[in-house]
Amino acid sequence: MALKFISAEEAASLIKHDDNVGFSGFTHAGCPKVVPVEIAKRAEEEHAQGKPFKIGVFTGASTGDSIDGSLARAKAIKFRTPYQTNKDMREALNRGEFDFFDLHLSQLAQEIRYGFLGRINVAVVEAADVTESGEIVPTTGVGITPTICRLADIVIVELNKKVPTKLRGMHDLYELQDPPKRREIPIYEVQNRVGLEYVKVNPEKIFVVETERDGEGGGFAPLDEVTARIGNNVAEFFVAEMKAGRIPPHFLPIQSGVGNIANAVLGSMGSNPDIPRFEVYTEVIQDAVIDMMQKGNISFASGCSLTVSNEVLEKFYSDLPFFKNKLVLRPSEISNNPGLARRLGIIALNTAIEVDVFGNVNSTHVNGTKMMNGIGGSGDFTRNSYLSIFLTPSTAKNGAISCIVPKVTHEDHNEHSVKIVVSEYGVADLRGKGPRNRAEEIINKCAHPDYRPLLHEYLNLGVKGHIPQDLYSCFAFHHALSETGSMLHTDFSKYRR
Ligand code: 0RQ
Repeated sequence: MALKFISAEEAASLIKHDDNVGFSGFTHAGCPKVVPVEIAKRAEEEHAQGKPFKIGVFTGASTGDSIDGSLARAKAIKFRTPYQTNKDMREALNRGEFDFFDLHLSQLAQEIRYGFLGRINVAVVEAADVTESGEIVPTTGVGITPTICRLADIVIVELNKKVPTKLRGMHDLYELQDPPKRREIPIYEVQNRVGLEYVKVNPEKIFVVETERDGEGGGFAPLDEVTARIGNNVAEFFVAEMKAGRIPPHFLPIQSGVGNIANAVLGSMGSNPDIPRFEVYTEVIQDAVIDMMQKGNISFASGCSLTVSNEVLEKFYSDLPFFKNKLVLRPSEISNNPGLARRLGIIALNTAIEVDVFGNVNSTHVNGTKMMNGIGGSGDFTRNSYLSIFLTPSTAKNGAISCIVPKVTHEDHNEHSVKIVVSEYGVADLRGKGPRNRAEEIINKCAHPDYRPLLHEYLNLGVKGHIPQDLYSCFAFHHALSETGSMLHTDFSKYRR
């Protein structure tokens, strides 16, 4: 049947107040860019007439400003899941304007299928191609696209003419069966393919909006000294692990989180001659990966999105035949699958907001209250990896905050899952160590020297038991920060009883 072409405004009018809307993509990559802005306009118009208009927003991960920024500014959100990085969205959710459900990214598609989160009424997906038989080829990010397209009553396809149709073949789209019918995922090596190159839906429910939009990806900050030192520490640690026989000579697949630190770590691995060519099995493929594939440092990359700057995206598009058999984009329930992380022996590299001396990690909430981004995929990989590594600068805000604290104010990854912590000062190896030894290791290897005496003082307050946690003063660092502006003014004597 012939496809139905409509305008973005008409597409937005298909969405009703209180609908749950699923959007394609993962990070800014692969997200629709025109229809969500029209939905935001529509919300503003309805609000101006005194009518309610709010929707549930379901995505693969964070999005570009067109989704999270526009909808948050228009106060068009009733519910948001599973992850965000947008300033306006973050402020709105921290004001409590809507419910934000922070979830391991691998779990969202199945929680939608299980019916835990209500029905998905409409899917809005960006595509490189769509056919009259209902084949939809995603663009540079997948996320929960197969699930929302199958379950939604209406699928609005943003056909982005800026994206080459030759992207077809880059994806491996596979949806899991639900229990009790779930079988193993037949991926035994990073490059294995198990699904289709497209998502197939009933063409009768497709509406197409033609667009021509650039990506919404920014660049990376220039490498600063702290970030470079963290990168070098990780690379040297890997070389030592290989020499000790704990990482095999052919290496193991790497997962690396988002942001400058993750990008810098990959760069350091690429420039270290003792690290062999390796593979990437991750969620977010960043600039450094593309660069390292072209240089031959990375042999294959499997991810959920190509989260690269526009400059690197152009480079990628112009060299598509080179990447075609070296890169695959998968849905988040496969890219972040806990079973696959275990099977493939993934080395997980993620960044922390704060780490406590016993090895617990806060990735999400500043001071235990303000949401930063969300747990993202860090939990999917950390708990299930061959080796889980957390990266953090020793301090934040010009030294006023120690990122190593007596107790984390919110716990995303606990002492049982966190194996290695790396700061610009060194590498703390927590494997096989009890709480006191872990604390000594983290303080001596990772904490900023200015904070080491205070952290030792905490450890030596005389608390008896397996974990010397002092329940009266464990947040003394955070109290000092809020009372004086710096954790350096911590005074444990105030808590003595
Ligand atoms: O503040 O933005 O005002 O400068 O937090 O910190 O050091 O720039 O690091 O951008 O990599 O983010 C954990 C948030 C780190 C991120 C987190 C302040 C600091 C700065 C950002 P400014 P940095 P990053 C894959 C895996 C969870 C999800 C995840 C994240 C800002 O990595 O969201 O891992 N992780 N996903 O100054 C107060 C502290 C602080 C602090 C840093 N202790 N207290 N502020 N900051 N430490 C991706 C996906 O899942 C899609």
